[in-house]
Amino acid sequence: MTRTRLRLRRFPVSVTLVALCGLAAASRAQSIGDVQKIAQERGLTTADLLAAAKTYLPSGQKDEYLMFASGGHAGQIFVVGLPSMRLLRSIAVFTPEPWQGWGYGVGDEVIAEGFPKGKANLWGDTHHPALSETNGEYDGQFVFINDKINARVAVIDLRDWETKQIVKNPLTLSDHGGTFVTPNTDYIIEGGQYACPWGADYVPISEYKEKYKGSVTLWKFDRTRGRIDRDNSFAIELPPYWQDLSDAGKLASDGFFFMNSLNTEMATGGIQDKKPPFEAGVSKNATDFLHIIDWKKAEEVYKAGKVAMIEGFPVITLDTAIAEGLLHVTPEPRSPHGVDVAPKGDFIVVSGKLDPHVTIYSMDKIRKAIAGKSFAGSDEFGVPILDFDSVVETQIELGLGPLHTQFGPDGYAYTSLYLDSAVARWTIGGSYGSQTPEPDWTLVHKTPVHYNVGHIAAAEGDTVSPDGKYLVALNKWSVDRFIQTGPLLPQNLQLIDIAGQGTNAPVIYDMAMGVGEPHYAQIIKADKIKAWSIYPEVGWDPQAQNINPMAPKPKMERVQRNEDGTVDIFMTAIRSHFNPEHIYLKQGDRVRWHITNTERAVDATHGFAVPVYNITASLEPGESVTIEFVADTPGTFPFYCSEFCSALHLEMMGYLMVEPK
Ligand code: K7E
Ligand code: CUA
Repeated sequence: MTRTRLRLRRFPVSVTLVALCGLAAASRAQSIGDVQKIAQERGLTTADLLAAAKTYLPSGQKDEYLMFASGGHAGQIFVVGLPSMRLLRSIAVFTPEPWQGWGYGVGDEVIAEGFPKGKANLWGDTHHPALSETNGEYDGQFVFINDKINARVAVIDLRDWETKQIVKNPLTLSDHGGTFVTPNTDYIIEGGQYACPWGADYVPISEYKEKYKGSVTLWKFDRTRGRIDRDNSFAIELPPYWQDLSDAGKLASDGFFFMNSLNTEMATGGIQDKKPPFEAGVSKNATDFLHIIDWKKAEEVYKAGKVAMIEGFPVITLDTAIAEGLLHVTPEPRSPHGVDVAPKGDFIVVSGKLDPHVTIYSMDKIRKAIAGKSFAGSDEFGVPILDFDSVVETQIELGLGPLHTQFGPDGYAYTSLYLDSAVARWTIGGSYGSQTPEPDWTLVHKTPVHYNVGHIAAAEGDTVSPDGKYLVALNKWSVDRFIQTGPLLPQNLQLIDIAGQGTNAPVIYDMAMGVGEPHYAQIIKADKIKAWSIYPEVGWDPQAQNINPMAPKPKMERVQRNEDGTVDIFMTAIRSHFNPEHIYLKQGDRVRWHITNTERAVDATHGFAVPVYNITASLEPGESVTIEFVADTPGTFPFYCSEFCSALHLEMMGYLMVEPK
């Protein structure tokens, strides 16, 4: 009996299993059929399906890499997940941004720190983000970015993804060759661009050669404070060429950095007076100068006090730089753009956009030439010139308009070809030689992109150990790629799968970005970034990255009128109320409005918005902010929470009543 019962019990189980297997098989067959059907209907090829399978992230799954892209004229950083190519976050930097409440009561002082010549500039032209590094590897702690239009550098802390500091370069108004960091982030380097009189003071252009200056600034980074340390930063004067892109040496070239230049002709334009325009004058010579700068030597010179104070900032003058042997140049094909150091630091790749070759310099040869003082003369300022043939390893013809180079883990390098609209894959030689099936220094393949690619960014591509796998082409034109969005077209970023070898490097995703031009980007393994999900403690001040003892606490909410005529408002925010809800002020009151979000739940963000007064803040869980303003306009102002935080979010409001004088 028992046995029979057991068997009987077992029977339905096996029946279920069989049925389940059958169902599974049927649904598998059905789903593949569905895929084929949809592919046919939509005209998708096998390559398309493969691309989709490589990039699609099922709901809830997370990206493997994060790309920190410059936001161009948006003045921000945009963070994109790879391989999904979804825009995950913007980080407000130079430009006020209402969602993050940046520059509307919070962060105003950080933005104002960077105002050029004391003028309120409320945007930036961000070009080159640089992730902080430890031993030449991205460490996921900070990201820095330059502002080309006003020569500023910003520091963003990757624990809370907030801008902590903006420094204005006191010497110049134009930067481009930055930011990039030395392998342990000792310095954040900001190269200049258009030569300027010191401090951008008024000087007629007829005095260009004597009074206009090139420069590079080495901002000392204090990792503990998470800030640039101005008191230990300095600049190096350079000839009034237009210094362009730059890169720091690493491993074999540690201690050096490299900067391109254009306009070594020192052309001054003047089309209105029938003089040759800049575009002609600047590209007259067959070669410009690659600057080779020994920053460790420069640091010693600075520490020895051999500097001039210019605009209140220590500068190693051009004469000192030459005398101390820390500055050399060598010819490079005219009007170059990118200079990129190979992972081992042994080769420096320069792309001249008017030359179809990339030129590869050997660090070993550069060191020998400097040590042996085997110079091919000097430029007209006395900067020693290293003989081109003595320092060049080789040149490879890649195609038209080479701009920027990135590296893989496997002996491949990648160069963007602006005019060809392609990304070239080529093999590095020397110690990388045996890693690829193809011979050293060979063009292997060109992946077409649409169109006019500028920068390219590879996974961990600027480190001593690139990951390969993914490369993003940041294209300048996107004609015919997307639905017409008026005459202003979206930016076009294309993801390329570089995991394969040889000619296998297909485009697998087109990403449209409807905001300012993302010039350059760096891509980091996502798990390297240890971002906070909530602020560590309630009452946290993100600017101090510490608890604010003044932060309002529950049961201590109040409006406090001080003897000096100022008013402090101590307010808490929690689902779904502010406390206090009634605020009475008198016209002319100088107000400090302190608010703490006392939530500990992830994503329980409250907004705080006041009409007329141009105030909006974002209060993440635990965050405390202080907003200062003068209550100069009388009236009744309903303020409210601007994040849909709960079912009673609409009720999360209060009234500010400012009594007229
Ligand atoms: Cu657009 Cu690096 Cu500023 Cu090249 S830059 S493309
Ligand atoms: Cu808090 Cu809506």
